[in-house]
Amino acid sequence: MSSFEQAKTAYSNIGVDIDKAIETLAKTPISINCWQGDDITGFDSGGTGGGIQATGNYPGKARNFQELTADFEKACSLIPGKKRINLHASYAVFEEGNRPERNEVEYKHFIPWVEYAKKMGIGIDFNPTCFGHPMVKDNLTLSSPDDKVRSFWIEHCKRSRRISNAIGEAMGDKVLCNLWIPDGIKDMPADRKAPRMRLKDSLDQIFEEKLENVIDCVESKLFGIGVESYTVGSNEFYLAYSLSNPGVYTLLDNGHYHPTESTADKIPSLLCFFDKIPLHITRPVRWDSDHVVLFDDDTREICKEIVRNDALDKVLIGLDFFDASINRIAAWTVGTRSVQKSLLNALLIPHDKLKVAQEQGDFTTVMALMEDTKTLPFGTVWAKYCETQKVPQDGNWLPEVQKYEKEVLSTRK
Ligand code: RNT
Ligand code: ZN
Repeated sequence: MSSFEQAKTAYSNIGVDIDKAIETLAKTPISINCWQGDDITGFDSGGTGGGIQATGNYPGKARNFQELTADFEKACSLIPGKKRINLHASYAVFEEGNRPERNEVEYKHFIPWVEYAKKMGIGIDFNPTCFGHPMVKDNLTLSSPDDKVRSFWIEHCKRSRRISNAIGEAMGDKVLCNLWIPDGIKDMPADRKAPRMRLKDSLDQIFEEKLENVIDCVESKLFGIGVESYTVGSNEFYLAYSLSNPGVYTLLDNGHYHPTESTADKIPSLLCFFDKIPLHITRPVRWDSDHVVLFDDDTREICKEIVRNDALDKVLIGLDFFDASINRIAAWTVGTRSVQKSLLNALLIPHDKLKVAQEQGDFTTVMALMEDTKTLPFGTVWAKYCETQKVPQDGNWLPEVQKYEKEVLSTRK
């Protein structure tokens, strides 16, 4: 008997169908963040600042559309399953000397991305870029007391939604348009409400236009570097906003809560009220550090909640990490494959049996079955999945990245 046949028997003994798990995984899209490829630099010479920052100086980072798309393509050849690319408005493509301001971006600046995505057979998601720009004043954008600043960013966000809609139309798809702003205050604020009332008004203006091909969402945060004392777009603020504005969803980023809070637990809570939950999977190390996602407890718990609640079509899984200290193609590959491993792990758990045991008050079975499942031959199933998807198995993809680094990345000086 092959090791795969053995694994099949071991899983069917606990009532799990491996083939079905593999099939489900292959259909689940992961939205991969384009910004891991260039440390969120973008093409419009903005860069980061305002509470997010990539650290490290690994050589060979992509400097333009050609390089970023080539690198992403390399990563995609090592990542199984369905993929989307998550873009930021700062990745507008334009001819030298024709740089659009953030309040001038249009769909035409993203046509090259649409052509690329079509060629690659992947979807697109989108984000306005409200950071790394001189119009971020005193760490404020949509909540600024300065009307010039606030209207500049309102216009940018309105345009970002229209761009998302046009991309969706061109792709015959719905595009997730996620709004995150860095707005906050470094030290004790004197007024916590006024900036929030201004943000609420800005959001009302931004979301006024109904757009068919867009799934709108807002992303809260706890704090950022330089804005430690107060974040305008807090969890409660955005959750209340999205509940009172149907069609605007709340995005969960697992780096944006108190360290002992479980993001996994938030998923079934929100599923009681929302038909969609956009998600950023990241790895916060002591703070919202956006390390590359691993096949670790946090990621596995998040994926478990998605799978056991039958929510693979409700949770829109996206990645949000940016490590500039390692090979960026390896970062994409490890991060995405880790989420897929975690999903597969979740798909191989006998959830129905476990749920029945819990309902019957049989917590002994719950604990024992959960623990025993952990030592079943998961790796064999993952290897099979990679094989059926025609991507290298664990242990075989890194040499490909190293070859690409030598032949392509090292020539970028
Ligand atoms: C920042 C948010 C946001 C960004 C990206 C680049 O704390 O997590 O999602 O990381 O939009
Ligand atoms: Zn995020």
